Amino acid sequence: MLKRRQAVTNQEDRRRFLIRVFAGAGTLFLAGCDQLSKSEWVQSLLSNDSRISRFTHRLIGPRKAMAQEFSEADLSPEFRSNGTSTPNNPAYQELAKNDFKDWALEVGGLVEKPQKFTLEQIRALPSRTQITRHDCVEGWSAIGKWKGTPLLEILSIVGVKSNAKFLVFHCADPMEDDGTNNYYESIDLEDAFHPQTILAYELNDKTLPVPNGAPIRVRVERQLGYKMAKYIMRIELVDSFEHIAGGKGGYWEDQGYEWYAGI
Ligand SMILES: Nc1nc2c(c(=O)[nH]1)N[C@H]1C(S)=C(S)[C@@H](COP(=O)(O)O)O[C@H]1N2
Ligand SMILES: [Mo]
Repeated sequence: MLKRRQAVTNQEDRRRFLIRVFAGAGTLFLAGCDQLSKSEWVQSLLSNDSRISRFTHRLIGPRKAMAQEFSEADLSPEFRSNGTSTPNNPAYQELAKNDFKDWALEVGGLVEKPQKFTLEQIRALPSRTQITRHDCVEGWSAIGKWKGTPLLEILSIVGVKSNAKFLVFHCADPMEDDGTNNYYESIDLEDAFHPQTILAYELNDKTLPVPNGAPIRVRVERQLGYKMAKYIMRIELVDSFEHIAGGKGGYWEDQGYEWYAGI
């Protein structure tokens, strides 16, 4: 399994995405875009931080805009799994054996009322169903139908403290063979409150399978695949993620990926 992707590959991918982004905007310099993107100027921006992707995003429209939704006819024949497909974690495997009846999502940190939600409780909350395209930086896409609870529902129950800025998703799957360095991700409150940001428990009308993140994975439809944390065990509201793992806000970010992975 490919665990660490090179920063240089990431840069290539960013460039391809930027070209697509500019193309989508229908800008006049499209023809010269490939040339331009190879220039040192763009390279330096690409390798630095998320400024360029935030900038291109703003150029096209506010982040509040909805991601494109598709119809049943557009569904991919199969929604593949990527990254972890079975968490190498005995505690998780025990929970899976019992169809996650003993699993509960912990929501804590900078919230008024920290609490746990069982799968049953989450399923009883209002839900949203959406057919969207998932884009992975490795160069594949798939269209899937997701059903889940808008994160907004959960956040309105726990109450977000005024100093909270980000949500951190702590996952069950260790990224090292010795069982350490669990996958994690983070998003800001703007994305957390977005109507298409859901904690998905169904994929293509079926209970979310383990390879796709059972029992719960997040969908953040305006960002790339690696932001869509699977196997979520705990959501922590924080004012900064600098103290968590490598300090960059996610497993892949700690390896050099952009924190804001706007499509
Ligand atoms: N916990 C966890 N979440 C994860 C990953 C992972 O390895 N572990 N991989 C990410 C990447 S790179 C992608 S493209 C998607 C893949 O989702 P899928 O397995 O449903 O296709 O999950 C993302 N979320
Ligand atoms: Mo990915």
